[in-house]
Amino acid sequence: MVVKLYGHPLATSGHRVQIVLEELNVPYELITLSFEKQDHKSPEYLAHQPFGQMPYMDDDGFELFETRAICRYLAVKYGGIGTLLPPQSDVEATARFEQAASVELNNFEAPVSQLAWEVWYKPMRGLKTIPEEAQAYKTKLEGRMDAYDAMLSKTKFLAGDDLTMADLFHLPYESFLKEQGFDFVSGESTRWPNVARWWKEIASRPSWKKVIASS
Ligand SMILES: N[C@@H](CCC(=O)N[C@@H](CS)C(=O)NCC(=O)O)C(=O)O
Repeated sequence: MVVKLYGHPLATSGHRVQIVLEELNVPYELITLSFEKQDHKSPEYLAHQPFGQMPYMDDDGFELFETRAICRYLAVKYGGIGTLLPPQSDVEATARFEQAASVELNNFEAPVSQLAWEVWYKPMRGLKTIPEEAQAYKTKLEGRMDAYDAMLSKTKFLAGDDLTMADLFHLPYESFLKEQGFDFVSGESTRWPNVARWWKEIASRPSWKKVIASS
């Protein structure tokens, strides 16, 4: 049985899992649910994902939600140790990976999703964007990217000189960041040259190109 992902082809969170599935060459099936019909809020869906968020995974009867946890599971199960995750026996590399994973979740995902809520999701739900709020989140994210640039001036990737899944976790927001005018996603940036170099490298992965092409 192939891995089943219950979500939506346009959902940023699902893309995170799809990138890792593609990196690992794991065959999978994306079962498309409807945002419009609120499939993810139905009692049937909530029995699998109690927070009513897409996606969740079913790997031959083993179910899991939270995309970063799913990605870690897939890497451990399907041969990603030493490519997407450092071996656990390498205590320092594992600690650096954990640091990078925390940075992504707390210093990137947090302000980006706040900004996305303000400028993307609020209008979709008939709510009004508050420009001052949007600007405040943008400024917050810019400050976080200054720190990213400092980190990436020292190492090739976030957890050191080897790529890990913590780097790839950023990619789903690429088009949103481009739309919001963050130039590091376009390959060059005067304020964040190291981030731009890093982004260019991770965004050129065939895994990501395949995910974009299928969305
Ligand atoms: N932390 C969760 C976030 C999942 C998430 O927020 N998914 C979005 C789609 S990209 C969703 O289902 N939003 C609908 C909602 O929260 O009601 C994960 O990584 O799995």
